Amino acid sequence: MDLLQRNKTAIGEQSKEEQLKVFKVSHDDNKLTTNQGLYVASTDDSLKAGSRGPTLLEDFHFREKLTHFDHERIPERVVHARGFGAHGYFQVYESMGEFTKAKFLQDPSKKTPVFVRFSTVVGSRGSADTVRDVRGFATKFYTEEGNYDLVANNIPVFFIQDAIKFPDVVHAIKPEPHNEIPQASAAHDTFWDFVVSTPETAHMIMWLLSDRAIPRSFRMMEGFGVNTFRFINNQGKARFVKFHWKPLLGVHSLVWDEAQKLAGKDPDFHRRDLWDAIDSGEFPEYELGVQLLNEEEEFNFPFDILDPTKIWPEEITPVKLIGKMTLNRNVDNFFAETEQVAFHPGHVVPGIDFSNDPLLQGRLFSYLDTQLLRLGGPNFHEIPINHTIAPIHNNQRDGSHRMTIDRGVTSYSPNSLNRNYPKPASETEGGYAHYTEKVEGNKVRERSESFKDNYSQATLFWNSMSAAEKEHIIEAFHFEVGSVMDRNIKQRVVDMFNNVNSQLANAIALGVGAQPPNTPSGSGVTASSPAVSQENTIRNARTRKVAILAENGFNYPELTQVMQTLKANGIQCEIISKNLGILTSSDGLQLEVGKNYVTTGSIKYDAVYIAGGQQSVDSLVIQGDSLHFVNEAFKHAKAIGAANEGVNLLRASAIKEVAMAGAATQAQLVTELGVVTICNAEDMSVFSKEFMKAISQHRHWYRQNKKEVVPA
Ligand code: HDE
Repeated sequence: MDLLQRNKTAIGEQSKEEQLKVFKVSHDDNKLTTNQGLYVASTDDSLKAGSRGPTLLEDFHFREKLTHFDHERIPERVVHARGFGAHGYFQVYESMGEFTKAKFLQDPSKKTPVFVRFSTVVGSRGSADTVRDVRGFATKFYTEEGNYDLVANNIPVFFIQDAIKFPDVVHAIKPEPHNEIPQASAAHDTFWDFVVSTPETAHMIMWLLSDRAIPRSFRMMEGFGVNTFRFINNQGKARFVKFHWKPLLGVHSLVWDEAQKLAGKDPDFHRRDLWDAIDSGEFPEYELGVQLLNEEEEFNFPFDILDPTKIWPEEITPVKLIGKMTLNRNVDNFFAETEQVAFHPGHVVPGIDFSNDPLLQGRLFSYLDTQLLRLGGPNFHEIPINHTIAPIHNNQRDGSHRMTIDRGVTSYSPNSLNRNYPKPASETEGGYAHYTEKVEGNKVRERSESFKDNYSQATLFWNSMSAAEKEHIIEAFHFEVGSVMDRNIKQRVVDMFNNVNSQLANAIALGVGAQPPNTPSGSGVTASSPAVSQENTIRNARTRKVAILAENGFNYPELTQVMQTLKANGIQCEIISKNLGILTSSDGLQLEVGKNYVTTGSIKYDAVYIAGGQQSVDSLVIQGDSLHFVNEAFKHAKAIGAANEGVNLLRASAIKEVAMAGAATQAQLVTELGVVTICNAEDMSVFSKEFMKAISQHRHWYRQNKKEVVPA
């Protein structure tokens, strides 16, 4: 048989797997086996010479079990180690053919499967979810043309402009090398030393110290591609593009005190939230948005559109919403899917191309390189979560963990023995052709002059913040820079941020024990960008979590009516009481307690409702835990509702002033600073409606000046 004939036969032949299927293997799937398929008789005792004697080397089952266990871990990601993933699908609203030929952006009736992994950047795999950090938001689109990865963050800019500085910024922000402290935190000397020595970080630092870095939920975060990419249409016309994800639930955050407490009480807060939402059918949704610029507009801006430390303000370059992603399926196995998924900004499809953004250019090297180590070799694309739905035909062969059984003798190109199979595809056949861009210049290690404005957009961001957001940023500086030991670095932070805004610099100085700046400075920018403030986001009570405080003797009709209305509106309710078990109402009816004060805390809820019922509230007012619950929720600016006798708990708490505002008037319904009270009420519909309005606000920041009276 000649070689060509052998190839053909091999391809046409039945594969080994197919052949195996025809053997009828009698096998009981419930039985424990070794990795060779052998039934195991016992897995609780190793094979020994005598029941008190030494273990024998002959025990192949013991050795296989332990060896596999010893090798269960793979290297964690050098950044973004802690993550959580989910499956879903994406659908474009209308054909984007005018802008890009990417097939998954053409047909609104088509659903493209996706896998998303959310992450923190700095902490190790076992660190807490709610730390102050950037969140990764990486999406793999399994398109018919191959995988497309949109590897995004929840902050639209980056610390540095050139990828060559990535190891420096990561080394600076990771725990310090001598003692590996602190975990998952930027609040230490090496990071701030890097910041004050690298002024291009200024804009990103403003975002990192804002509420964006402590999101309420992965479901309530924006995503940003950060780098500038290109869309290419069928006519070969290119446009610059920046990608955005906009969550339909709006962009919401925790408060810092809450984030810190959650890190102890529920370090899995964000992953649990995502898992529970998907599990209960409340599928998170995000709209995909694009900012588009014609090639001719490249130099129309006061900043360089290739500079990843700059946003394209949405008020100037609007975000066009082009489709929606729905996450509707949790993973079956965390390791196989979330841990082994491998993203790469270089996974693109025809119609999506790169720009010369120097951060992006460097990223295009790093992601493939890192997977080779992390996933143990060049065949990680064969792991099911990474496998494209488009078939793979190429001449790459062998290597560790190869799954494919390649057939035939040709694994080179060109070849005549197999008629040059597999052949390159022309552009018209869907072959990826890089955008033809004219590039000329000297070979230099230099930064473009157009990248050198470090402060204007940091000021723009500061100008865009609401009063509460500004206060949070100052508090964040106080914590972060207050944790720095080196006095010189603290002073340099004040001096650096004096270039952003001198009021900010003065406020930082006051809190960290540094000198206020000598001369007020600022970048001179007076403009703002309302789109970057969370104050202007969507407000929606759906999927929020309400804690209902009650004890024996609660008012059953009142509590159940409120609970039913909240639930009917997609709000989750949990009854909290001193003890777990069953509560009996004043009229003898029963309800099950969800959590007690030991197993939960106000930090795990978006709002609190104190149900009426004399006996129940009489117990609540003498419990430190319930008083603390209410005080803390008030301090964290959450909606609070109290009905009938329930108002007495507020009267006994640190916010009695607010409670009295309602009670004094004896009015049916009073809302004061996001605290909704009602007295002498049987029908709870007006209360429920008003309470839901308060919940949808997410936080009631204007009570800030009152929070000082709350000891929680
Ligand atoms: Fe990454 N980044 N990055 N990054 N990145 C990684 O790849 C890197 C950057 C982002 O859930 C690593 O597989 C360089 C910007 C996400 O698996 C690594 C630079 C943005 C994830 C890497 C950047 C990101 C990563 C580590 C240039 C927002 C997690 C593990 C300075 C657009 C993906 C891995 C997941 C992960 C390199 C900057 C997003 C080492 C060199 C900007 C969401 O390859």
